Amino acid sequence: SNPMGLLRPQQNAHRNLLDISGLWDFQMDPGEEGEAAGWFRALPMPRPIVVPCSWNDLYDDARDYLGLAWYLTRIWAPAGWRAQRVFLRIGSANYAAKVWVNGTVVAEHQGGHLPFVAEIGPQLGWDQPNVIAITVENKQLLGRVPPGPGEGGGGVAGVLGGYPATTYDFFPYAGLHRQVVLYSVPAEAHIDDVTVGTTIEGSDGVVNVRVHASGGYAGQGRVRLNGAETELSFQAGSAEATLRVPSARFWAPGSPHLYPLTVTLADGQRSTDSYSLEIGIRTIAVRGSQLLLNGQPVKLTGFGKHEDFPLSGRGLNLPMWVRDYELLRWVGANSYRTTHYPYAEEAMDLADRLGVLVINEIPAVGLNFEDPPEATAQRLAQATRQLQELIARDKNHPSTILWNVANEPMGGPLLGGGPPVPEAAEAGMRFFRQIYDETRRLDPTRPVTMVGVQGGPLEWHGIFDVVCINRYYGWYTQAGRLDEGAETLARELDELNSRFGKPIIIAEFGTDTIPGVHAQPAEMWTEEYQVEFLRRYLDIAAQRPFMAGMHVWNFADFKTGQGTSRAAGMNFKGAFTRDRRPKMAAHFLRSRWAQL
Ligand code: BDP
Repeated sequence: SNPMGLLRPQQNAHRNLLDISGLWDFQMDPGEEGEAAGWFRALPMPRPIVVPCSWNDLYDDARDYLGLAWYLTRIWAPAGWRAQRVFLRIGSANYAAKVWVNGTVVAEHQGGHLPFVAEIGPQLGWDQPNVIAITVENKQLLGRVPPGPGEGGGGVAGVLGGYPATTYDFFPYAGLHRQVVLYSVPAEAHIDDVTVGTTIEGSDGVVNVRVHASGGYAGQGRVRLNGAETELSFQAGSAEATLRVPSARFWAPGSPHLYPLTVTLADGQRSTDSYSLEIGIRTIAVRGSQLLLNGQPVKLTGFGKHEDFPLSGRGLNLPMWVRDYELLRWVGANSYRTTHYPYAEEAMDLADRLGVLVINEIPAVGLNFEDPPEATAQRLAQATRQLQELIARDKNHPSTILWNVANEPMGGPLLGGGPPVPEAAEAGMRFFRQIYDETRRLDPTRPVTMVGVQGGPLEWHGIFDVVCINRYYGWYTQAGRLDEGAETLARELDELNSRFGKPIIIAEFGTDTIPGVHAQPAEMWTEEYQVEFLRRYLDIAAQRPFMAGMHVWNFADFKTGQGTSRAAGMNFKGAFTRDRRPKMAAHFLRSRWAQL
């Protein structure tokens, strides 16, 4: 079952959906006086804001503001929904949110990038406009995920001297980043979760469908898939069926076939609720050092990305997404990783439809196991919730092939500036064993990984199914010495292979590159250097059958905090510029990938 009610809302004959995004009222509340003053009824000095959007690029005084801010709108509940149960769903509030409907608190939620839901029928008025107010703040606190730098800085922020201070290398955009919607479901039992699992038997696809319905539903239902139909008998809200698709078209990049699946609750001839989704029939598995898609070895080509664009910030930007998929196709990438947080649900739909493989990551970036144990305990609880929410949200996407539970957790000095600290390495082992087990419990069908930092404790990789590493030999170390960096990389890959015998993915490698800056011979920050760096890494991987993927850092340049190592507040490691123009590196990658 899906206790968080995260089944994506949809409009059909039994359900309703109303997007209430758009222009809302906005007011920053640095003194946190609004709640006592009743701002949830009306804001005293509102300015217009866009939902979804980050607030940071819209107002000068909001650029670096991460404190409490209010969003408010007034809406009419559609009259035709009166007999149904009504919910409010917030797609992403970055980071902590509190929600009022007509003056009553209906929800609180911690953590950006993932949806949350509140039932609001009891608070709604049907003969008057309803006031929806949401506070959001993005304070960088020690116990959060991602963690803040805490007292005296630390983490990446300390190294980069960044402002605003963060433990991670991207701008801490804040606000309501995805749509806010109202939806309704039948007042009698409704479908509140569907879990689809697929296997392959010969040329047939075998589709297992588990359905959960509210209120301990004990009636009948059916599943329709590809013209075939099967009965469902519910007991205590649960029912399960297995369907066979003879001579199925399996989902894969290059042939991302989707089958429509509909679940219906039915009381005799009368259907009382239904829910539809598009499913892909495919398997994903690890065998030795190979990643197998539909039983065939697959090698990932692609990038780490960001949800990042001027003005919209981290807010949902559908033109950006459609363009990015077009550029992924053009460059010959078959995959990407959702660095460093879950991406929009529309992005996952597009990956299904266009046949792009996704390493799907919770927002656990910047974990440092030298931090106090209380902070680690809080982060474990929060990361576990984020995993539960992410898997509930994305479990039915064929494009998601691997869950990633952390990016570059630290257990000592960065980049091999010294050996890992034993106590920190052990604290990390305990943390990741629990997280790994929880992930497998929630979804036994997908392999799980953790992305390790250069110089980090290697034993952590032993817990996971796939070894993912970020490496910058020839950039952060061996600066300007590409051949030396390449030698170190080759040696380390061979060591990792003999130690673990698992698939290895270089989940990040890249160099900052100012577009239009050139040098012969290649020099750091130039387009030539980026190409020569990528060429060496790709060649080394091509010679090693145990390499399962290469993800360049980054798809596009992106905004960071301000600091001495981030010119103009940007990370320039993109193969494309922030406005999606190709650098030399993009053409080079295309020459290597597009004909594969
Ligand atoms: C890694 C991080 C990534 C950074 C990148 C870099 O995983 O978020 O942006 O390196 O330094 O440390 O460019």
